[in-house]
Amino acid sequence: MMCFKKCLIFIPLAVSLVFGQELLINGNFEQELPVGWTYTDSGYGTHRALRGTEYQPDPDYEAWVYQYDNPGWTKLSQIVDVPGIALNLSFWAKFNESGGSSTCWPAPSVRVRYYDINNAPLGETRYYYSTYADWVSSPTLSLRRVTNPNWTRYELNIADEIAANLPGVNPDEVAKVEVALWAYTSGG
Ligand SMILES: [Ca+2]
Repeated sequence: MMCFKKCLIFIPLAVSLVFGQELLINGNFEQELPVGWTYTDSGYGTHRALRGTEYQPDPDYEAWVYQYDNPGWTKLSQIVDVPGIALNLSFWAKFNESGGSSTCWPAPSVRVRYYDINNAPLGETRYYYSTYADWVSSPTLSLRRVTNPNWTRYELNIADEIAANLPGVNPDEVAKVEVALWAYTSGG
């Protein structure tokens, strides 16, 4: 079956992960994206990851991650060693989607993934904005559906999050945290 073409835009601003001090490098995007951030994509469709001052009406820089057509994804991510889970994540973001159906859909996301010392994934917290996404929470996946399309500041206390919503994650094993700006389109 043909899938209606679609695109999505996802714009984050000033991502911060604090354990007493800031752990992310270039979380405010004031330097070029390769500083601190790793770009990857699925290879199919049109991908964009840019930084600029114009996406949010202030003089500071933001990043912009874009994926057009399905299936595919564009990702800007950063993984850092953490000295424990007494972490506070905060970010400003504006999510946008266009098109989609129950069988193929866009879902701009911010993924926060928890890893052990050997880089094995333990679990994930996923903020996402999508009309049709059919993801289901599990003991290792905490879903946070965003319905506000406007610029919003999001905050996450990671110790509380793991205790309350990720019973499958052993907090003592968390040694690294990845923050990913993930523009995703499913199916097709
Ligand atoms: Ca700006």
